[in-house]
Amino acid sequence: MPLFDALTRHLKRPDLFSGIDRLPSLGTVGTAKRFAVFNPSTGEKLAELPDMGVAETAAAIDRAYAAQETWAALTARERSDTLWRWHQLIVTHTEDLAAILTAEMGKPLAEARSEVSHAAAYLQWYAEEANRIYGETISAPSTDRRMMVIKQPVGVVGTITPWNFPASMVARKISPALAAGCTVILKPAEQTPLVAGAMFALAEQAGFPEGVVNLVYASEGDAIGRELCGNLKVRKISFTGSTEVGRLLMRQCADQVKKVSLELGGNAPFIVFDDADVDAAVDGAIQAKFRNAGQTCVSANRLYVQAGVHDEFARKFAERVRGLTVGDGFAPDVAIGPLIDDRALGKIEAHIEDAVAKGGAVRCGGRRIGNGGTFFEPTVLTGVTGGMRIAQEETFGPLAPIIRFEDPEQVVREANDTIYGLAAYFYASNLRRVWRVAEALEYGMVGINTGRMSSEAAPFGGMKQSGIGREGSRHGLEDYLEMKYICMGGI
Ligand code: TXE
Repeated sequence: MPLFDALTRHLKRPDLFSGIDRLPSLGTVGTAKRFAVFNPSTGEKLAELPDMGVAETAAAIDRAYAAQETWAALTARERSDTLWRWHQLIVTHTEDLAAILTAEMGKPLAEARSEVSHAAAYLQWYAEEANRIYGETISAPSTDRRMMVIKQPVGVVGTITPWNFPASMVARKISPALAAGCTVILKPAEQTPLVAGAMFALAEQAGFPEGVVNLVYASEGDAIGRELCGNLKVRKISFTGSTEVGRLLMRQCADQVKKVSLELGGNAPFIVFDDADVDAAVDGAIQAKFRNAGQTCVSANRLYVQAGVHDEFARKFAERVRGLTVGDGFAPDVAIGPLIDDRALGKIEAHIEDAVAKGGAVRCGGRRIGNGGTFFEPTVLTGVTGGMRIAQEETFGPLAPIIRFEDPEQVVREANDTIYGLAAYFYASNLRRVWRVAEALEYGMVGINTGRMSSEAAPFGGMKQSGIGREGSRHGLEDYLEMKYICMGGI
């Protein structure tokens, strides 16, 4: 039994998940080493899992490689039906999956439920999209030839996911890959492997043929990443996580010119122009900044507010932030859970210290909450300027810096002045401005008068150093398909 009481007491069906340390999709585990998973709210040990290594990863790759041809040879409808069954099992067991997620990651239970639904939505979307893989015919420049393009699966895909959305990231990567006819190996983040294991337990029930989905638990990513990138049988790597690790994986894939999809860090601007509806902007900023305790790659990292509405916005926003309840994700009415670990707390403190030393003011929050977990007060800083660390780096926590601006053209230049290009938000009502600013922002995703835009139906991904490729929508499927041009002569 790898699950401890600290976890099982939250589950309706612990029996369904108690075997996640010996799932068929793990293969033969050759190591006796185990690693523990903890609840960041309480520090309690939730589970112990096998700490797998290079040998198990290579074996998982072999299984995926052996299954590839058979999986690709099924009809699109058969692949779609299996994804659909997995989707339904996830929907049925949403409560347990959400509880596992809250226990290992800390986010409030309501957010965890919504994440599991979001994960299920990807499975639904790609179960449907599996049936809509189209090629094309081309008018040939000579009458004796016929020309066409067909789409085929890329092959075996290695996926590595982070801890901040441990359920939806798994679905977002694996479901398009499976729909395209690829087989997969997943290495979930070491902090949050349990919900991935639980989802794989349900995938096995859904009836994926042996070797189609493979799981590697590990207490660190380095060795597993090297094997996935260095093994010729793996044709593509899909990674979500830090820009630093993304760069490393891309270098490791370079020798084999292996395909990569990368979803990396962000430094999202959130701009409130004078012509905005200030109350709506406050709502949007609360969502875009504090969801998941600010630990999202699309989190509003820099709040630019135009002089005419600055004071009103700062006052109303700080008031709302003061009202956000921090605590254990299982407690009712909690809006902000713990941060993932002590390192994350240290980064926020360093950003605040740097900003205050350079003239910034703490409007509310600013301190750790000392009740044992890794909790931090939701914080608002004003008087922030471009030279501060917080304006340049992704904070990944519940810290909202407000930067006052006068010139609406200059603010777009400042918003673009970063190595990142994932998400941007702005609030305005003048139609001309709305179009101009949306077009000028160098970001893969732009939210206008909304603080939330992620959807399985839309392409999620970034420009510049925020990544390569898109997830979600029909574009997310294309990333797992090869394009083959076929020309027939002598007709
Ligand atoms: O990420 P890592 P961390 C950003 C965010 C955060 C920072 C650090 O700013 O504060 O990154 O977070 C695996 N080869 N984001 O340290 O290390 C690791 O095991 C192969 C943004 O948690 O990138 C885990 O599965 N794999 C982000 C995954 O990479 C390696 C989400 C992510 O871990 C590896 C998370 C290696 N050498 C953090 N080293 C987003 N885009 O939302 C680690 N891993």
